[in-house]
Amino acid sequence: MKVYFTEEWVDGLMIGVQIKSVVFTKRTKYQHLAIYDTVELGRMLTLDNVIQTTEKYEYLYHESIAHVPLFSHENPEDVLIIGGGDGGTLREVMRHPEVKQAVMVDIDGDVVEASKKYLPLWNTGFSDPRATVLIEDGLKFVAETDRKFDVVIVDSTDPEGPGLALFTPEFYRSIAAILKPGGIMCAQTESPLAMTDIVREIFSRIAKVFPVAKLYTAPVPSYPGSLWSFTCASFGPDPEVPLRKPDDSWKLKHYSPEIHRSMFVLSPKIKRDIGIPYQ
Ligand code: AG3
Repeated sequence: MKVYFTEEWVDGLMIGVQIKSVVFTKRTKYQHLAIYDTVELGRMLTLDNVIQTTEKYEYLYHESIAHVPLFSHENPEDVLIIGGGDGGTLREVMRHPEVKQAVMVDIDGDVVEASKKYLPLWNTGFSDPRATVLIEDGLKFVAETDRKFDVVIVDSTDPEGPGLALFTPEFYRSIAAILKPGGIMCAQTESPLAMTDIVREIFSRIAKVFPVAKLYTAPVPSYPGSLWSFTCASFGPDPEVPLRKPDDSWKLKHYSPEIHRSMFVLSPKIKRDIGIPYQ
């Protein structure tokens, strides 16, 4: 018998992922966490029945959310990750020798624990001595911390449940206040093809806080619309321009300086739909 996990992407359309086995499930304090082994996508982590990351495609998302802001920053020494409990973003951040300290703040310690145990491929960053993991509310952390960061990455869930607060103007203003001069924020901003209205709203909120706000995309076939967006924002630096390049030894699968620039090239429809003011 074939057993499928399904996630409704939008009304009337869902993705089905054939499951080999259930590796782990837990109702945590915040959400329902599940880890599966799947036939086509390898190991997969879901929160509240929403696909967060899959072994087959996680690199597309994690390389895109981490390397674009880090390579367009002159010298990213202090990095903050909000969310990202699976550890994929932290793994990519820790590849950069410029990074002296990376702090990851995730609200759900159960996600971090389960990822350390069951997602070995994702979690090589956790053991890096430059990395600190805090189990706290990211909204509260950015509002209260005295520390300043060169790069802040928001690797959240969809704007529902615990993730909702991480898409508010208040949250973006708090991030703006903890960026060092020349700092860059990068947030995952949902699917420009499947969730047009949501992306439009999030992008406009970010663009109201930061004078530079640029949306870019990467293919992620396991997410709604199969095309995902991210928004980099700053008070100066242009996130479209890579200043360094990855070492060959990193063996990246998606990111390159050419891909970096190409990710910011948006179709006329996406620009219109999202209300992108620039060319
Ligand atoms: N966070 C964003 C995943 C959103 C997926 N949405 C969906 N499937 N409806 C991914 C966390 C990876 N570190």
